[in-house]
Amino acid sequence: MNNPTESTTQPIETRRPYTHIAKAVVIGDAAVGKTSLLVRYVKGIFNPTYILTIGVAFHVKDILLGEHVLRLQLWDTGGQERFGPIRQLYYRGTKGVLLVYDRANRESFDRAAYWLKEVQRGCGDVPVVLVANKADLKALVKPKEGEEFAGERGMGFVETSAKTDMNTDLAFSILASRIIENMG
Ligand code: G3D
Ligand code: MG
Repeated sequence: MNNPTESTTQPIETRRPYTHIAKAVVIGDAAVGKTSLLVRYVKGIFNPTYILTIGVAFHVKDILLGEHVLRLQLWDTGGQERFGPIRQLYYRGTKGVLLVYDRANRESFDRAAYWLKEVQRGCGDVPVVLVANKADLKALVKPKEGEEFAGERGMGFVETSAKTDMNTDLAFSILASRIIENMG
């Protein structure tokens, strides 16, 4: 199996052995930018491992958090956002979730509640970070709406643009910190 973390493009400080390992998933409506965010985050090391049977890809990234190194296994849907039963496999063993909507598409925000419910059914009570992507486009969903929705449900919130690379690292770092906190 190809391990992207062995790439020489990895920052030197992450070459330490990992102390924690966790699976995280990226969810949300089709076309909100889930794959784009992941590709930005893993930067030059777009080298996903595909699990063909269930049509997902995952990336591996080591994150330095204080004295911890968290190895995140980040799962991306293979575009099967609409097929419920397959998603239960997708969620199994998940320790954290990025729930993405497109802030230029209100419908994708309206469906965030549905996604959250599904996450809770599939993963239990795990940290979730709400991500308002496409911040380079005009906001049809105001930042305040996303922030309130997240705040009321104990989720983190961040606005990103995978296009301009605004806050993409921040979104994953917030998630990583919450996962570590939760793991104790
Ligand atoms: P998905 O994985 O959630 O289905 P993708 O979404 O990452 O495939 O992105 C869907 C489309 O949105 C792509 O456009 C992609 O380039 C675009 N996109 C993703 N993130 C951003 C962003 O932050 N800003 C803007 N303006 N566009 C974004 P195409 O045209 O390739 O379908
Ligand atoms: Mg995708």
